Amino acid sequence: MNTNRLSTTICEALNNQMTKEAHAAQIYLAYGSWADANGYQGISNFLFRHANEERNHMMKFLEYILERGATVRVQAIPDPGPNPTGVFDCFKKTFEQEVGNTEAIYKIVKQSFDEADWATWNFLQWFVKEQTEEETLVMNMLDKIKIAGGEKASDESLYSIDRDLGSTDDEAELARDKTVEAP
Ligand code: OFO
Repeated sequence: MNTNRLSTTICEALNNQMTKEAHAAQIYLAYGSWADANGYQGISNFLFRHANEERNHMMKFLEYILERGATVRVQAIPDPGPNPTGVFDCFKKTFEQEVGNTEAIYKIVKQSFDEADWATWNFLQWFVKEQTEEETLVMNMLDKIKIAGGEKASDESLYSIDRDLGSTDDEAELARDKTVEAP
C-alpha cells in the first residue's frame, strides 16, 4: 500500500524549499561573520540568530515531508555569494533574499491550491506569516539606516544602530495582529 501523501511535484517543491531555507541560513551566517569582523557585534548577533531561525525553517520542511510519508532529498547548499560592501548593502541584500524566499513560498502555496492539497496549503500558511514578519523586520532596519544616511551613514549613527540591534526583538509586530483591546 502506498502511504505517500504528497504528489511528485509538491514533494519536489518542498524539498527545493528545504534547500532554500538552508541557503538562507548560510547567507545569514556569512553576513553575521562579515558584520562581526567589521566590528558590528549587535548586527552580527541579530544575523546569527536569524541563521538559526532559517535552519529551523529547513527542519520544519524536512519534518513535514517525512510526516506525509514522502522522501526527503538533502541537496547541496549553494554558496552564499559575496560579502556585503557595507551595513546598508547588508540589509538591502537581506531584504532581497527574504522577498525571493517569500515568492518561492507563494509559488508552492499556489501549487498546493491548484492540486487541492489542503494539508500542504495549511502547513504553508505558517510560512506566509513568518515571511511577512521577516520582511517587516528587515524593512524597519533598512528605514533606520536610510534615516541615518543609507550608504553614506556616519560611523557614529552606525554605532548607535549596532548597539540598539543587540537588544532588538527578533519578531516584527504586524498591524493585522492588533486588536481594539490590544492596539
Ligand atoms: Fe525562512 O524565513 Fe526568511 O527566508
